[in-house]
This record gives sequence, C-alpha cells and structure tokens, in this order.
Amino acid sequence: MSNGTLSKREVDFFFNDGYLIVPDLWKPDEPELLRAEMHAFIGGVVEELARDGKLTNRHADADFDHQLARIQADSADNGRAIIRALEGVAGGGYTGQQMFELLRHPKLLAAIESLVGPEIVASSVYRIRPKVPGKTLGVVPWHQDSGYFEAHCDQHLIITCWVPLVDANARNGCLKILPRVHRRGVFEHRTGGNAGFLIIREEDLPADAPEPIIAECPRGGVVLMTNLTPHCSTPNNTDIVRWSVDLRYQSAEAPNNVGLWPAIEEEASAELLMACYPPEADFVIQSRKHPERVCDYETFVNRRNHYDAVKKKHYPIRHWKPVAM
Ligand SMILES: O=C(O)CCC(=O)C(=O)O
Repeated sequence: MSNGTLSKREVDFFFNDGYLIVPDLWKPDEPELLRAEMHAFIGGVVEELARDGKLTNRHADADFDHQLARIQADSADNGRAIIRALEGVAGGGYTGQQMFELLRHPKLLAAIESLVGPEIVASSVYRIRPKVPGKTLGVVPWHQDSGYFEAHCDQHLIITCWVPLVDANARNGCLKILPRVHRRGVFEHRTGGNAGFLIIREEDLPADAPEPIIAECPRGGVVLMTNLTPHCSTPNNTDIVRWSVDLRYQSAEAPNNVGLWPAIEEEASAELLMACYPPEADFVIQSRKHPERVCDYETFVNRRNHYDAVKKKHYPIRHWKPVAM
C-alpha cells in the first residue's frame, strides 16, 4: 500500500478532469477509529434524550451504520437532535480527537501535497454528513464549493476530500460529479436549494458538459475535487446511514485566516475577510518551512470554538439570487 503520494498519472487526471477517486488510500478498516468515536458520541446524545424522556428504544445493539437510521425511523425529532449535536450549528461542529487525526492523516496529507505542495493549510470548513435512509435532508443539489467561498478565492485551488465512512454507492447516495468543466469559472448559484443548500439549476450548468460521474467510493478511499468542480449527491435508498466527512485543504499561499483570533464582538475586519471562508478558522496542518506553526489538537479545538463564538456575526460571503427568480 502506498504512502498516499499520488502518481503523475493521478495528478494529471485530477487537474484534467477536476476530480480523482483514490479507492484504497487506507485499509478499509482504518476509518474505524473515527467511526467508533462518533458512535460513542451518539451514544452520549442518546443517553441525554433518554434521560429527558424523549426516547425509549436506544437501539444500543445497532452498529454505527444502523443506530441513527433506526432512531430516526422511530422519531424524526430524535434523529435531528443527534445530527444537530454532531454537526453543531453551522455544520462542522464535531471536534473529536479522531476527526483531527483524520485531518492530519499522513496519507491524506501526502495526497494533498501532491496537488498543492508541502505547505498546507486545512480549513474548518469540514462537514460530517450522516445521510439517513429515505430522507431528502442530506441530498445536496448541484454546486461548486466556490459558490460558498469568497470570490477572491476563485483563482486558488482548494481541495475537497470527500471521505466515505461506509462503502458509498449509487444506492446509498454517493456523489455525482461533472467532470472537465472546472476551468470555466463559477457558475450561477441560487439560494434556497434542497435543505437550504445553494443550487446550480440544470439550465445554469454548461449544456455541453460531459455526462456526470457516479462517484462510488469504498470505505478506505477518498474522492478529491477542486473548488470549481460541480457536484451533487443523491438520495439514500438503503437501510444504513451513508456516513461521510468532507475536508478542505489549500496551499498556505492561498488566502487564509491562520493566526487570526478575531475579537468576539468585533465587526469582521478586512484582514479576516481575506480568508476564503471567513466564518471558520483555518490552521496550518503541514509545514516544512515552519514546523513550529503546525496546529496541535488543543489549538485546533480552541480555534474552532473561538470562531464558533465569533461567526454568529455577519460575514457576507456571496450574494446569490433565490432559486425562484
Ligand atoms: O456528502 C454529500 O452528500 C455532499 C457533499 C458535498 O456536497 C461537498 O462535500 O461539497
């Protein structure tokens, strides 16, 4: 098994097609630590719900893939409460140690280094996506990640690493990717897509685009995409939760807010608004030039919590029109 460094062929494919599926970055059971940690976290939330009299069947015998699905089937409110606890208010709340271990996993960083070089900044814009069976909540419409980022970052490469924690396939709602259109800039996005996500309407996607790729990826693999690669995700028609996390990285030369600790009550400063996604904290995750700047777990948690407190203030990102217009 490789150390994660991508071959020239893989790098060329990524830059040509705007994505790359590495089906075997890890051994299939390597994401087990994060799965186990999140399963324990869910167990804690389930206990709280039971204590508050909101839940009687904890489905404690169910494994990580099934427990949330069964609780959700009993009560959508309880399912939502668990997802909210995991995701936090803005989507990326979970800061367990294993989340950080994944973010700084040497194989993942070796793959990222192949694309952006050795000085790597990780973004707090990472998301846990528990797509529960039969619900439309986790079905994400067509978008480019740059639709969510500041326009001054459109020219910079921000890598999305989509890491499935189950074997992700068309039945349980893997990603769909539009290849080879990532050099055509940011397409028109609209607000008010499914579940509040941004959407690129079909008519705003390039008519001459190739057929979308069904980006199936086994557990242990990763799907890499650029910030300009249009993608969406499909419904989960199975009885398991389609667990995944998506992580984002960029070269330290791309705009970021590393080292900034904005005052909680402060209006967003110009310096802070230089980041590609100012509401959330960036941090150095690998540096050969300045190893002393590499973030440790404690700083990671502190930065995340700090920005959580600040980001409730307004940070204008981009002003897209509503979908109905
Ligand atoms: O996991 C999904 O279903 C969607 C993920 C996504 O759109 C993203 O990572 O940008």
